[in-house]
Amino acid sequence: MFSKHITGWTLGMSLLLYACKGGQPQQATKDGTADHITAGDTLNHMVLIPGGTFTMGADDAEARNDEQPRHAVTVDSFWMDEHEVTNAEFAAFVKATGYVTTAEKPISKEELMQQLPPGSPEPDSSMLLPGSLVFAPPSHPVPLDDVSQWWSFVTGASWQHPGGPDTNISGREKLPVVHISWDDAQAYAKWADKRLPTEAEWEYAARGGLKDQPYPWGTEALTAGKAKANTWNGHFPYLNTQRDGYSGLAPVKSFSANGYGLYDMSGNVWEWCADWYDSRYYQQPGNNNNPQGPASGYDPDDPLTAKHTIRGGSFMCTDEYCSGYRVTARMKTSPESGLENLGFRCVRNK
Ligand SMILES: [Ca+2]
Ligand SMILES: [Ca+2]
Repeated sequence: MFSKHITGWTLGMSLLLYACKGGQPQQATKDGTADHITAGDTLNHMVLIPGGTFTMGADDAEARNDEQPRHAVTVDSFWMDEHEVTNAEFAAFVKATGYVTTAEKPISKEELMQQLPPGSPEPDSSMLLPGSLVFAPPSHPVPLDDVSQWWSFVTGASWQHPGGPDTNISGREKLPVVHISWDDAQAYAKWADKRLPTEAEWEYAARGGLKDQPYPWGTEALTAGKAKANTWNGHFPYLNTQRDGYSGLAPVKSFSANGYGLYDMSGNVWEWCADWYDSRYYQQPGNNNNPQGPASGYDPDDPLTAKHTIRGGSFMCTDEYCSGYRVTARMKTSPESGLENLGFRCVRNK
């Protein structure tokens, strides 16, 4: 009912769940995939990113307003997970801590109402059941400014049931964990004695040591040469040619690493950053030395909802929609968001 408030660059879960039809609740089952991983083990899969100064943002033909102006930023050295956090790693965290993710808990009516336009009717209790947004591609072209055309809120969808309650993560141990809220990512990071990257750290790392290049691999167009990342091939969201070998998520490290030894900085899943998102942040002076992001979130497309930045694009990005695989592309979503194409990786101070 509120789909008119959704823009192509807003993935706020609350508005989306209001716009999407829910699935049927079913009994969840658990999968044991965490027997051999400890928090300490996750430290073995990090690479050292040497600190330095780079030019953040872009002003080329593809650059959006929130990527401008380009500005010099210095970051200290840090360690970064070489790949997105996997289902196996997240399962180990849940097994050790008993943590319950946001998508597995009922939705707060109070929080939902805060994000809806004043005067909105209260949601029916059936809309507050635990669940998450699952990619449900149509079989025909749809307007690309209406994300409710391909996102469906599915009751019972969660990291353990990424496609809905009838699915599980058996055999998907090396796939990135999804349906992870910002709070979930923070909780995992604390367990692993790590933290989420700042947006500046993320972009610096994604560049892989290259200077002023649009992609982690340099300048070659995504669609040229060999497949370089797990994105959408063909016409989004109804036709995927799978040129890169994957219609959905790919196991981490399925494509070449960038110059720092980091995998899937472009594509596969979007990755949470620590920062609040403010479209105007680059325009503000003084954010040049290990910037931590603004004090609060501001999205002009959806000013009622404070959001965090996400980076890197996902298996759903093409050059005709999103192009989030560009190293400078910024996206944002609300902290409680659960999406089938949103995960994270962590960093650690040197
Ligand atoms: Ca793909
Ligand atoms: Ca990624």
